[in-house]
Amino acid sequence: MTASLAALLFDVDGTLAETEETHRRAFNRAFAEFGLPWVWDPSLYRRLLAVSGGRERILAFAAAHDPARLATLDAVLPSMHARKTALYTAAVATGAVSLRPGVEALILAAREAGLRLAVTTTTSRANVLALFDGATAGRAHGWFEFLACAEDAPVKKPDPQVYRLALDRLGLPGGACLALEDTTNGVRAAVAAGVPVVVTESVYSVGDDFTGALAVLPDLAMVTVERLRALVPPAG
Ligand code: XBP
Repeated sequence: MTASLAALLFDVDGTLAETEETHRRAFNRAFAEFGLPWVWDPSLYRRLLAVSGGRERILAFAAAHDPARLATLDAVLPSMHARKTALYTAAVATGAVSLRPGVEALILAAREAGLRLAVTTTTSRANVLALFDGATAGRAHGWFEFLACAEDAPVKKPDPQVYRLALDRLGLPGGACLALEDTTNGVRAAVAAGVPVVVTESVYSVGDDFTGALAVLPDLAMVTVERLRALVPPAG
């Protein structure tokens, strides 16, 4: 008996598209505009990605590397992160980032097979919508039943909040769903919510600890709905 897979839950950054390099550049431009001497290079950013959520990441960086600024950071953080989001959305809306291999084909096949689709991300809603515009010319706006974003689930991965919210909105048990993720935090969040999870390694997560994932794939190219169904343990 094939598993009763009923829904796919997609992470965004690193899973739908390789967006973190564009996030990194947006963070650095926002820091410069706000007069901060901070520059996150790729190797540092890879370490900082252990913290999900842009605001949380900035605070964690300041606490570790520039604690003297923590006292004044709270006052400027909301506007600085909003500026970072504006810089990021402007970049992806112009098509700077494409969907990863196999993503659109799998989504269309899953819709054709009657699977329900949702987004479960810790990034800001504006970032997801801009990616849909820039990477799919708006086609993606019709793909998902809903988008569960940072505004909906403020406690970030590895906390399972965003996945529990998605299960509530779907009215499905975790075992009827499959999460697509690219990071350790994403795997831990899905597993904690009882959602089986498959990883596609991303530029910033290759080689990380994916304990708990059903499979670790290089990407979704040639990955079929049937292959995903076969990975999900039978219900019950
Ligand atoms: C990735 C994140 C986000 C982005 C930055 O989210 O952790 O914080 O790195 O976006 P996910 P924000 O992998 O769950 O898609 O600055 O909007 O947080």
